[in-house]
Amino acid sequence: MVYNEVERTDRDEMRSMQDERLRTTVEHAYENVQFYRDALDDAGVSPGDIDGIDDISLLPFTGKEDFRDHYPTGLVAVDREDLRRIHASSGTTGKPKVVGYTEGDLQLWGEVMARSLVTAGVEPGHTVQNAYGYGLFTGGLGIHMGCETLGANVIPIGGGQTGRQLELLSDLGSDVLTCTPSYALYLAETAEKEGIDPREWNLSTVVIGAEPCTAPMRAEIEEALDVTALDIYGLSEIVGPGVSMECEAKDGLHVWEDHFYPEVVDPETGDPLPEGEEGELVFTTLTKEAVPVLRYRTGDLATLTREPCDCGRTMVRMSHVTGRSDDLLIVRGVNVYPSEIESVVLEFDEVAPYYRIDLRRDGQLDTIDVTVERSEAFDGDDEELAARLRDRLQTVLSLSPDSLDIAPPGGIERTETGKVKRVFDHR
Ligand code: DLL
Repeated sequence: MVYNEVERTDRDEMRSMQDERLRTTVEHAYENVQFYRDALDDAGVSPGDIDGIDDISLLPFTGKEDFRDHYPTGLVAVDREDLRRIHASSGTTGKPKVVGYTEGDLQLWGEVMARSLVTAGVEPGHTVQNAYGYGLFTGGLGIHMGCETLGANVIPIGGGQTGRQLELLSDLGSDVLTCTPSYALYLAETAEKEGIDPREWNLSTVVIGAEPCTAPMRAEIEEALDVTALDIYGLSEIVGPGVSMECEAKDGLHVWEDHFYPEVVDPETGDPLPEGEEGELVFTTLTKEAVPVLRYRTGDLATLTREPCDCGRTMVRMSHVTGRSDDLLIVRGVNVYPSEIESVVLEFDEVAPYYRIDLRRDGQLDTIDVTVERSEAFDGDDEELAARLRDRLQTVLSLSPDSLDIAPPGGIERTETGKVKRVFDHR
């Protein structure tokens, strides 16, 4: 079953739809966003040069630094009164990437999310327990809108509250659970500890996403919860969850390419790579109004294929994300750039500009420990300082480190060149 027949569109037809939508998007971005006007002018490209997808590589890339440099709303292409929603995700320097949506954008998001849910086997009338975080993060509200668009019954519990999650899974007979893979495993582990048997639940499917999931990890989720686990991908800059979704064939994620055009490029040179080769995913929005995005470099590594899929959908498939081309860390589903932690450290005169991040896996959950170094001049109370740093990190990262230690001056090891290795990923 598909939600929308467009998912099975003939490839030539899809291409002409994309050609036309790309032309409109480039014009819209050029006319209404100073950043794009300057970028195209600098590249010597005018909207009239873009006939269709064949010309897409003439367009300059957009990077996460462009969201940062135009914080908060410099990339918005519509009047403020036409915005209906703002979301935000972690940026690289403590300033989040802010994205806006018009009414049309919200409808489009609801539609691609409804498609994604149907692709996962969700039907109208199913009960979906949504354990993605609500708020500025796009996960909670994105999935929520998809359920409403589809006509599913959504339980908006959001992230955390593990005891309550287990209770509702049992008492409300949820058919589907939506959450990060690490949280799915944590729920399974907690259920086991409490002597609860997931086989007694009604749950058949978990829609996992927002962070990478290895094949063994997926197998463990499926075994422990007695479910099918399918991968959903997305990012705030493009729309949120629902850019692509894995189908029951479990052979890649269908990209909703009538709205988001994908490319894979060499992460070093930016040159487009042939189909099947792994590189950095780049997306161009084809219908977004509030924040049209041209050739956004996601930093996510994957491959693309247009080979037919057993499910009958013709839309291009991406592989699971295999890694990152930059230093983004995803901790319990929250995006963290080391540079964000650095920006907080630099705000405090009481600490030296050195820090260390240790990532571990405790059972199924990621932990993050931050160590900073007291400055020579500081003779105040370490505990009080640690509390203030923790507070500030919580504000900037939307995540509180599991521990925050203050090392004595010189206490963080330097290498001979004076450089500090900052991130120790023990996972
Ligand atoms: O994580 C949107 C989302 C919410 C997707 C819920 C799926 C489910 P951001 O916070 O902007 O948006 O983070 C986007 O998260 O560039 C990837 O690095 C990573 N990511 C998202 N989905 C997956 C996935 C949401 N299925 C960033 N596999 C992206 C691997 C993922 N990484």
